[in-house]
Amino acid sequence: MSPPRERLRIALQKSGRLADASRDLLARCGLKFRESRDKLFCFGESLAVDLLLVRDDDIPGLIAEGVCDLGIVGRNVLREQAFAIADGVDAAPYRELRALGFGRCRLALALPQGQGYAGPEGLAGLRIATSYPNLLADWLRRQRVDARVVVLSGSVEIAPRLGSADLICDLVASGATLAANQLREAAALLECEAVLAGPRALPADARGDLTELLLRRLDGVLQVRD
Ligand code: PRT
Ligand code: ZN
Repeated sequence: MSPPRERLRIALQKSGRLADASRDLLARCGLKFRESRDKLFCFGESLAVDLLLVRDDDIPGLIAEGVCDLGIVGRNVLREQAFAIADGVDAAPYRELRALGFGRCRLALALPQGQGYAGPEGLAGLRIATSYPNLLADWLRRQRVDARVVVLSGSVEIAPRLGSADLICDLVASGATLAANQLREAAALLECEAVLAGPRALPADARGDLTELLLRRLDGVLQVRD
């Protein structure tokens, strides 16, 4: 565990799909930071709230370890890592505090165009390529289907053409990537968006108070947006 801190620390994606919207959301909550977007650490000027700018994959672990108090990350990453850090979503040391309404996509099964989908039962014995092995395995378990999970860190959509998998389980937003790879969506496993993640119980100190203040402001901002 890291040493006690007075100031609240929030982990954000440094660059990528969620980076700008995450910074903009905090700005709308009245948070101002001294350092620029290319720094790892940004000092908060309006409140005792600082930022750590990192790879999105590091955010769940930083919260779990107590290095950061809060983080903005895709639900897909938060839940996938809950299986690596703990025994799944319900056992994770963190939880989703708010859904933020940007970075929307879904984790979906897709198969080559022209192939039929006969429901989860039809997946038995097939190889499914994914970067989300824990979420896929969990879904397969709940469907009581025995399929093979092929783990790929990227370019999952080319696996069926390469012959390394029969179908894929990947994030889909517009569907353009699937179409470009002659794949079609068969089933959605998880609806995803950026979420504010934080501890299961707020600390009973200044950081807990700051979190409550931030949540109140966030609720105001999110309400206006709805
Ligand atoms: O560098 P770092 O590790 O921080 O970033 P990253 O490259 O791992 O993540 P990034 O920035 O690509 O995505 C961050 C988060 O944005 C994801 O974890 C999701 O929660 C969310 N998000 C929203 C998406 C998409 N939409 C999305 N379309 N993440 C990825 N995609 C990819 C998808 O994997 C597929 O390759 O886009 C393609 C599909 O898009 P469509 O529009 O063609 O369907
Ligand atoms: Zn990443």
